[in-house]
Amino acid sequence: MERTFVMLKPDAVQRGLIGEIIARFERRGLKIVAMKFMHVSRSLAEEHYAVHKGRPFYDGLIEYITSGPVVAMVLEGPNAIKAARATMGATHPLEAAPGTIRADFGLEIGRNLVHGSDGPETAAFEIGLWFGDEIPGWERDVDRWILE
Ligand code: DAT
Ligand code: MG
Repeated sequence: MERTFVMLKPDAVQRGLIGEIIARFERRGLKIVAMKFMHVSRSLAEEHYAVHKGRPFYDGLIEYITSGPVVAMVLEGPNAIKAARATMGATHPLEAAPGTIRADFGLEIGRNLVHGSDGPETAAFEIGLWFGDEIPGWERDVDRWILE
């Protein structure tokens, strides 16, 4: 079982798409093990996007992610990292496959609605950064109909 960090960015919240987006992860079978609605401080944004520091889009990215509240969550499931990113679609909404969140709701790379960890190390780092390391699991009764 794997865990991944997912964030609904300020545009998703402002546009009233929280329920619509969470529903897509939920109905796919990914299990929510942590979730919070929150304001992102500049320091948290800078830690989260530290790998992008120095890139031309970095300042705009920090402005965007701190511009309004977000919904942060941890999702669990087999290959959760890959499953969540596939549900989100490619980074640029124009390159995202139809049916993905970014393709269905987005047009520009700087307003692409969602974040998802891109690998196991990133997921561990981001989960720790946003939620700490003590997230309990829970038994979901329907799991035997989602997981073989
Ligand atoms: P992803 O969010 O798909 O993991 P990433 O980690 O490469 O993509 O970049 C993080 C965010 O930064 C991305 O969601 C949008 C923004 N971004 C990335 N590349 C960009 C670019 N070339 N121009 C503008 N914004 C960009
Ligand atoms: Mg990334």
